[in-house]
Formats: sequence, C-alpha cells, structure tokens
Amino acid sequence: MINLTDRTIAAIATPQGTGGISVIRISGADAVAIADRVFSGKPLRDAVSHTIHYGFIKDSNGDTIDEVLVSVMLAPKTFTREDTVEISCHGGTVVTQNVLRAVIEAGAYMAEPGEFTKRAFCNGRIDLSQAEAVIDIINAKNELSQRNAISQLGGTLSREIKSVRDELVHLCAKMQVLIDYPDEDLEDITEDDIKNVCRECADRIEKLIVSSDNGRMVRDGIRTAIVGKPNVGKSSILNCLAQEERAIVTDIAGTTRDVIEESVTIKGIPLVLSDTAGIRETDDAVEKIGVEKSRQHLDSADLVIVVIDGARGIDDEDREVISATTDKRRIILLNKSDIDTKVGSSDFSDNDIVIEISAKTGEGIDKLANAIEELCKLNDIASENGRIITNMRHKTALIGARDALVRVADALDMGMPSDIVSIDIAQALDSLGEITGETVSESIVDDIFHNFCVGK
Ligand SMILES: Nc1nc2c(ncn2[C@@H]2O[C@H](COP(=O)(O)OP(=O)(O)OP(=O)(O)O)[C@@H](O)[C@H]2O)c(=O)[nH]1
Ligand SMILES: [Mg+2]
Repeated sequence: MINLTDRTIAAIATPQGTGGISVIRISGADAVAIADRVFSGKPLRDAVSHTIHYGFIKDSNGDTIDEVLVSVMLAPKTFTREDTVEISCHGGTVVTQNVLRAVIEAGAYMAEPGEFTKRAFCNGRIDLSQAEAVIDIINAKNELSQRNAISQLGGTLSREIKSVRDELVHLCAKMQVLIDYPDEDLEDITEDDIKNVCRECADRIEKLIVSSDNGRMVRDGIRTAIVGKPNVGKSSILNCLAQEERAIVTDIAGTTRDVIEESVTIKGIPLVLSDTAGIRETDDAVEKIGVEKSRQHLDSADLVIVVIDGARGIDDEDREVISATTDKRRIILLNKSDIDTKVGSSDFSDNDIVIEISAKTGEGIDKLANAIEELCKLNDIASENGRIITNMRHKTALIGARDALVRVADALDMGMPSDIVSIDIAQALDSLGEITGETVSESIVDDIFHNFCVGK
C-alpha cells in the first residue's frame, strides 16, 4: 500500500481569481527537487532553509511561464513539518494554473482539501482541535471569533483537555495498581479520592461546556432583535447602529414589513441586528405576516432591544411588547429624546436597563453600546480564558466525558466496586481524546479535513 504521506503534494494556496500574487505550495520529501525541475535561477537544493529566491518558472518545453519568488523552507520548521516550497507568482488565473501544472508534471501530486493541515496533524505538529482552529481562523467573520480561534490554534483548549486527561490517566494508573496488587501495602487510594478527582474533572469539563453557550454568539454574532410597536423608530435605530441607510424610514406606521438583517460590531462585540415589523394587531394581510416574523425573531434572539417612543408615552401596545420580552436579555430604549420625553425610568422595574436615546441626533447611542457590552460580556469571557467552545464536535465529546465521570461518582455513591467504575473513566478518556485526536476514528479525521479548502 502506498503511504500517502510519502507523496509530495502541491496546490494553489491563494483564492481563485485574479490578485496581486498567487502562491503555489509544495510539501513533501521531494519538494525542493520538484521545484528545481521547474525553476530557473540559483539551484534551490543548495538553498539555506527559510530563504527566498528570484527566478523563472519554465514549462516542460523550457518556455517561461512566469517571473517568480520562491521560498524554501526545510523540515521540520514548517507548517507540515515536511520540506516545503512556496512559489509566489503573478496573481492571474491562467498563470497560476500553469505554474501548478508545471509542478505536477515535474512529479508532485495534487493535494486534497486540507491535506497540508492534515499532514501537520499526522506529523504531530498540531493536534486535531488545533487543526480545526485553522478552519475557524479562515472562516472567522468577526474579530472575537478570530481571536478565539487563534488562541485555540495556540493550544489553549488542547492544554486544558490534556491537563484533565493527565489527571484521569494518573487516577487510572493508581486504581490499576490497587486492582493488580490488592494485598500489597502500596500508596492508598480511597473511593473518596476517586470520587473527588472525577468530580473535579467533571467540573472543569462543565466550564468548557457552559462556554459553548457563548460559542455560537462568538462565531456567528449575537442575534439581536429590535422590536416595538409601529413608528417608534426601530428602523432609524438600525440605521444609526449600522451607520448607513439600510432600512426604509417613514412616518407611516407599518413601514417595515419584512425582517432586515445587518451585521455590526459594537465595542468589539459582533451583533446580527434584525429590524422587524412593528408588533400590533392588524387586518393588513402583508403586515400580519411581518408581525408574525417579528415574534419569531424575538423568540430566537439572544438579545432584544425594545423600542418605545418616549415622546408619546407608554400605551397598551408597548406594554404588550414589554411583557412579551420579560424573560429575555433585553435593553429598553426610550427613543426620540430630542423631543420632550413623557416616559421615565420610573415606569419600569429596577432590574430593567432603560436608556433614553435619539436615533435622529445620535444622543444616547454610546450608552446603548456600553449596555450591550455590559450585558453580553463576551469580551470578558474571551479574554478570561480564551477557551470558548465553538465547535459542536467538541461539545458533544465534552458532554460524553462529563456524563461518564458523573456516572463514576454516582456508582461509587451506590457502593459499586472501583474496578467496575474504571470502565467509565476509560470512556471519559476516550471522549476527551476525540477532541485532540488521540482516540478519534480515521473517518472522522477525514471528514474534518474534507471541510478545508484545497491548498490549506
Ligand atoms: N424626532 C425624532 N424622530 C424620530 C426619531 N427616530 C425616528 N424618528 C421618526 O419616527 C418615524 C418612524 O421611524 P421608523 O424608524 O420608520 O420607525 P419604525 O419603528 O421602524 O416604524 P415601522 O417600521 O413602521 O414599525 C420617522 O418619521 C422617523 O423620522 C428620533 O430619535 N427623533
Ligand atoms: Mg421600520
């Protein structure tokens, strides 16, 4: 059988299309020899590692394809831990394809999606959760999720998982000695010790699981619904936060019918704002559908911004929106503060966050930003530990590990012998190993890397 990692692979590492430059990446034992076959310039085999060389790429007829710079990076200090050559050519679609073709004709194999990163994993440079962080960095849509992914790539999650695993391995070893040599006078380990270690590890895992509640928000943004009765200024507030005329604003009640979404970043916090139809009883068929959509968005929102027209005072329609959002993480805005306000904070409970604002003049927007920051605390979570679980696969494995450890403690409470519970400890170890890749099946590994783009 061919060991695939014996092959030297190549792919275009930059996006399809035209640009300033494109990079063709080659990795494997023959990377330098293959590059030398297509490169005309100083021989690359004599090059010192991590140096850049000027020259030309020629096709098999000896015709020049492009003028290039070639980086030579020798193992082990490379992304894949293999010899790597990167050819930077002009960024045209045709020229890039032609350089790649020349490299393939000179002996390289086309890389599969994610194969460079897979090699980094197989060669022990990064573990599986770090490899997944590479995709997250590429796909990051906001700064917070990018920061979280880079910290995961740096090994923050791996280290925590490893530290919990080490505790459990140590525990297993001690228990094994007890089972193998029950009569020897060895270092004692009591059932209480086993329970304590399992509970403590389960707690640490639980913290990671809890962080996943924030994971989706970090990755995709906080779903924020702007709701209120018609004409209170919801669309004006969306426009104000988005700093563009995104939604239509008129003085006609019932202007917004459909849901308008806009991604914004406020104080580093990613929000997906949705401006919705004003909530009220209506006979208009189209508006009715809009109101129904508003309610759905309200239900699924992480954060609700309730808008009230402060100049008009609170009526039953406002009260209905207020009572429909009491269980939500919410901020109440008294809009139109540029006109005389008829509503005060005293109209609400002490727990409510109430801010006077004017979408027209921008007054109070900074207070709204502060309130969002305070309420979401994503920045704190991210900087506190840098370990927010954003990946469903990790979350499932963590839940499996936690449940197994809780089973151990419960079984010991019920008087089960310690050799029986060791099965569950092994199960917890397996689940944790799935995250870092020690105990994961080959098909899952293949699946993960197939989600990568070619060239990464
Ligand atoms: N004076 C003043 N007028 C405002 C303010 N915000 C919005 N308005 C006006 O209020 C009216 C309604 O604003 P919209 O933003 O369309 O209100 P809406 O809540 O989206 O309304 P619907 O889409 O119909 O539910 C418009 O005439 C706005 O110019 C404000 O802060 N001050
Ligand atoms: Mg509107």
